[in-house]
Amino acid sequence: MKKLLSVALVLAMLLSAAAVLAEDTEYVFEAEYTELEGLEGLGVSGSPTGIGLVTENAKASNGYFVGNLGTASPITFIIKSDADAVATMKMTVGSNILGSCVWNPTTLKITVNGEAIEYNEFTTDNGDDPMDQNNFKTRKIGDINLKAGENTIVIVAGENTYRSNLPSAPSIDCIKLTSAAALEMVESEASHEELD
Ligand SMILES: [Ca+2]
Repeated sequence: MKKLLSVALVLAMLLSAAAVLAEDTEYVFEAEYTELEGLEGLGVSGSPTGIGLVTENAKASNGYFVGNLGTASPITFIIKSDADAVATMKMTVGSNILGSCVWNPTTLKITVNGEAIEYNEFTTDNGDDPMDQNNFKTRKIGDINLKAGENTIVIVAGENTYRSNLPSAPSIDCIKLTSAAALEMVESEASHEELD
């Protein structure tokens, strides 16, 4: 009996050590550091392009977000993973002053390594603060599969008529990936040069 107990104790210690090793880390990847060159946005007046899609905002993570997005301005995160792994994806988004909008796999497409993912519908709205009409909120998208090496996550306007009858997207501040794998984003040097 005593032997059995000590075996159980050793097993329990091994299991807790494994749990510590597998502890997940939350990584924050900024939309303003994705490659923006060549992207064409959708503004109220005129169409911002490239780094012009970035706006400063004190409430945004890292002080910036990308907005005025349309179908010609997909935001592409390139994420390196050290292993095949599952990551829980969240996304911090603002209203882009589009009013109340519903986002789902039809109105806002998210692809991981080329495959469209399903996620629970969420909404954005301008909020009550006249000084902060982006009203950033973090929304849970769900679990995604990453492979060892480079992964591509693309967020792009889907089928909607939210900006003067044209398809638009929410403002994107950052994505948050929680995983047991070690993750790193391949960031745009051009964005760093403009913003840092
Ligand atoms: Ca940001």
